[in-house]
Amino acid sequence: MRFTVVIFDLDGVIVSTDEYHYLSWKKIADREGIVFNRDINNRLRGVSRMESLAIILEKASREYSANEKEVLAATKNALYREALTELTEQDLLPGIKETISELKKRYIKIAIGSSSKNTALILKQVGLAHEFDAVVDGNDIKNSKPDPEVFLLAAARMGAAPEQCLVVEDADSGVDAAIRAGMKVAGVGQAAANSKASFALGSVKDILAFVGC
Ligand code: B16
Ligand code: MG
Repeated sequence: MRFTVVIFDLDGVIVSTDEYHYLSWKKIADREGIVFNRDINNRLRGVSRMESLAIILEKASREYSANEKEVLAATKNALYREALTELTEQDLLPGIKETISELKKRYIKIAIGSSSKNTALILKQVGLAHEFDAVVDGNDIKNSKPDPEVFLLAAARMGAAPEQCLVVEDADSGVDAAIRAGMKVAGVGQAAANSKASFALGSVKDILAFVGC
């Protein structure tokens, strides 16, 4: 079956705010005296905010209460949102604009399936607030990637069966989520090297070879 819907992950596919996440978490970790580096940061891709904090706290020398965790996560989010004000259309990843425009010409429906609760702000900053047929994000789901919930909800909102959907992902947790949703997945960035991905993309534009037409 030809794909009739493309579900894009947001961070690492449409735009990369990885560095903003890293610098914001780094400030929190440094303040708390917790070791945090880019290797650990790589494990946070596609993972929800509270699960990201749990990964960071693996290196902590003491237990943190639920209330302390809420405060740390809220402080990190405030730093991250402040950094997001710098984001503009110029930060769209290569090929995204052209790919979206070509998919629309082909009447392919497009959706966002992101773990981020800041999806609306990010899309507004990069000028894509009104481009997608459905946006499903961290505010809509109970279980984040690798759980398939975000992609299944996106497909349901588009009235599509999983086999009609192609997911584009940069994170291993997202590749697993798509597979568990019964969808084919195209890997970009780090996920292009994931052997579980159905397609490895050099550029996001490569999906145009097998979507529609
Ligand atoms: P927030 P994606 C994910 O976005 C990021 O990859 C991940 O690093 C982040 O922890 C997660 O969003 C939650 O973000 O704190 O803004 O809710 O890749 O699923 O679009
Ligand atoms: Mg991502």
